[in-house]
Amino acid sequence: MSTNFIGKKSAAAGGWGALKSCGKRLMQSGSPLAGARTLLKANQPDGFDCPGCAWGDPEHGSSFEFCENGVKAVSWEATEKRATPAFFAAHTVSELRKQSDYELELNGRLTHPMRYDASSDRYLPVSWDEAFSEIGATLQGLGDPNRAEFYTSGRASNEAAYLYQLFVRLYGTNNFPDCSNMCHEASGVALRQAIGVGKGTVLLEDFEKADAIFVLGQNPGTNHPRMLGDLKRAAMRGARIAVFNPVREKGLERFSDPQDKVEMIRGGSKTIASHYYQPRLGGDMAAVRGMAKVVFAAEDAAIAAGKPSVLDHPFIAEHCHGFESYRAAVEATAWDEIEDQSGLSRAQIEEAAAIYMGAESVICTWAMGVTQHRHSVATIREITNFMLLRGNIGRPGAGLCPVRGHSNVQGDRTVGINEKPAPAFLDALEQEFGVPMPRANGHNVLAAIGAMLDGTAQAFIGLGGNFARATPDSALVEKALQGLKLTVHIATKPNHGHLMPGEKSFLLPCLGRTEMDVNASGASQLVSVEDSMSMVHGSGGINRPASPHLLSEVAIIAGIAQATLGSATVDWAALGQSNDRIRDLIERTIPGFEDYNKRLRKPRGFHLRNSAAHREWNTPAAKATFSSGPLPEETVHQEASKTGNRFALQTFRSHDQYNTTVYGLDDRYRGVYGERQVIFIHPDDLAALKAEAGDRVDVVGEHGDGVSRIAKNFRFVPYDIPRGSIAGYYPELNVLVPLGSAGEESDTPTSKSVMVSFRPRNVSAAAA
Ligand SMILES: Nc1nc2c(c(=O)[nH]1)N[C@H]1C(S)=C(S)[C@@H](COP(=O)(O)OP(=O)(O)OC[C@H]3O[C@@H](n4cnc5c(=O)[nH]c(N)nc54)[C@H](O)[C@@H]3O)O[C@H]1N2
Ligand SMILES: Nc1nc2c(c(=O)[nH]1)N[C@H]1C(S)=C(S)[C@@H](COP(=O)(O)OP(=O)(O)OC[C@H]3O[C@@H](n4cnc5c(=O)[nH]c(N)nc54)[C@H](O)[C@@H]3O)O[C@H]1N2
Ligand SMILES: [Mo]
Repeated sequence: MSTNFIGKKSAAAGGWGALKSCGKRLMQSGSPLAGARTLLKANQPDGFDCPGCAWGDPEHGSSFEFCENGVKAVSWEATEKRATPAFFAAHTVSELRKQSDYELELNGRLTHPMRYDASSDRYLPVSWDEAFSEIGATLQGLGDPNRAEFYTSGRASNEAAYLYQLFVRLYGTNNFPDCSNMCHEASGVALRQAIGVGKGTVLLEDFEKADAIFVLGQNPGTNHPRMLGDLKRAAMRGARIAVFNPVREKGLERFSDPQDKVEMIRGGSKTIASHYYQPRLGGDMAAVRGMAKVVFAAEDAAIAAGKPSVLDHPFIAEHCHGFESYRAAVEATAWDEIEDQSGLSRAQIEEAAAIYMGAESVICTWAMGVTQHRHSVATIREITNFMLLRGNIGRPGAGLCPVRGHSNVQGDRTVGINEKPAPAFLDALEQEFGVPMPRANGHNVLAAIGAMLDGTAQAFIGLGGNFARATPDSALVEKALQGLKLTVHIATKPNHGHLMPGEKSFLLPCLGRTEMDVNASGASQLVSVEDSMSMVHGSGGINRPASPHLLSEVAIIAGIAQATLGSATVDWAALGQSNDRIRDLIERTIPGFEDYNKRLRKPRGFHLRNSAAHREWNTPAAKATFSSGPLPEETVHQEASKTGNRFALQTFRSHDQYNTTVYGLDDRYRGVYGERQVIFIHPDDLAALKAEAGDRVDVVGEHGDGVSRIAKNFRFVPYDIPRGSIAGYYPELNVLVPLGSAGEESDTPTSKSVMVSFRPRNVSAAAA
């Protein structure tokens, strides 16, 4: 079998490889100088917020924070290519559907509002007014507002998201399926239960003070490259960095910092992880419980020897609830169960626990490797339990840090994108606008898909994102979209979701984050966003808009709202022209935004107060609350190990993509080139399958619900990954993620543990 797609892995993350890749991106964007100028304004006080990720920005924003994947995100938007009406005239929608995700977005920025014409199977230009009035009339004609689904992707600004939720609630529903339902939902749910606020408790400055940092289920080298700089500085001052990840990820091993001139010239790099543990998929709860077991044993030994306590008893007594039953639960969990589920040995877990106990202040960060399992909420509760034991919440250098994905996914929630809104927020909206708000909970992503499949939902509006490809059982979702009366996509570039038109379908092109937003009277508009550390700051684009026909997201939402609801309650036209006025409304209806318009214009913006960081606990017990549930009875990994040819599959990101946006076909850090249909697998598993590197297989879903799910024509890459745990790329593998498998209490698709088997492809099938 040919293995020419498998090549050398980068020696370290970052470094010249990253700089080279940036140069290439800038050349491809068509205007390298403009591109470079644009980049100098990313994450700067007077520039725009990088649309790449939600990692925080440094205190002193004067030096440019270099980030390879930030460059890709920015130049992706700043491309010179255009998907114009002529482009859509030249291709039917059925033809475009044959393009890959990668090819589709290469067609460039959308330039005109377009309407689907079924008779020619093409998108044709339409005026903004006509689009708005047809959308408004269709929404009005649905009879029941709960028949419409209003999706948000986490790039929407606070202003766009607030206006959107206001429109949708005045229309009459809380149907807000949101990308965060597929992302950090479990973090929000678990942290609200445990510490009374669904957000992280640390600031960027805490990374300068932590003695140990635990990084679980996260690949920052690719997905949060600026975080590597903070981890490197921590490592250099001697902080221990313990990584839990089944896959050995380059960025967590070695990092060559592009900001460090000496390092770049000498070709040096720094070690990031001092300790690297490779649990099995879904094994983190067991690993953390194992560490807690070690901590309790050490506490007993310390007491017996008359030594100082290992636990922070004063903190537990004053601030915590449920400690004794947690201790009992930990003691009731047997080591063999912990070792089997985590895939780590007791000795490894003891070593990791020693790092925890040896550190005065500990930060724990996590992302999708923790949140996209069935027992994610329980796992994050367990992480919190573990941190509470030594009072590692609410003091400098310590705390919980769920690292968010989309650049404003956290802000969107703060300003009201929530299918289960808090009553206090609805009360505030009622008081401000003098009309009743819908009180019943609405649909999240899975409920919205369910409603589309059973025919209850008849309209879909997407504020950004790629609903059809980001969701589980993506083939089913594509069909469901095509059965609707109305589909509307507010977007910057064409993607697969746009090619699943309902009876009426509109593509509405909007300004991107990097572009100047000037309103009808010539005033330029700022938006604002919130990062993973709850810092809210302004963002103003500097590039010329990709087309004179683009509108801001805010103006588009205002146009749809005006056409649907008229202006009796809200002056949509005025709000659509002034983000300051939207911010005044946010200030009046959401706590924490006092003096919003002023504070947002300060260099680093302002911090939204986090109660738990001040050791105020908004939980039912008014204390930080331990949970004491058992470990999951069986993880997908454990179940798979009982049968031959069964594996637990995780779907993750390559170094060359942004979610469903594929920038390129290489994954340099993992040594894969020109190919995305790959499966990373342990060499012994390959041998047991009597297969070799490069062999082609079909991957078959084994969820056991009678639905046939097949991802065809994937190739094996032998990799340093535990036996029985395999990995491949999202979104190509989303056809295998079952709609029926969701996180307990989070309802998040279980994209990091999918039961699969392999079916060999014979030569003729491979050619097909
Ligand atoms: N360049 C770039 N940046 C991005 C994105 C992008 O696609 N491209 N996406 C953005 C978004 S929306 C998000 S949510 C974040 C995503 O950021 P990440 O969470 O880093 O994204 P994934 O690629 O899904 O990586 C998951 C990591 O968890 C590991 N993992 C998987 N299962 C387990 C497990 O059971 N236990 C443990 N301990 N580890 C596990 C995987 O091996 C992998 O290293 O990044 C954001 N930033
Ligand atoms: N199997 C599997 N599935 C997953 C995941 C996984 O790890 N595995 N991860 C999940 C996660 S964490 C997330 S967050 C979701 C992501 O789901 P989404 O947020 O829905 O998907 P994206 O790929 O980020 O959306 C890309 C599209 O957004 C549009 N866009 C880009 N910039 C802008 C803008 O400024 N404005 C507007 N209006 N549109 C814009 C472009 O048209 C682009 O095609 O996917 C989830 N799905
Ligand atoms: Mo995400």
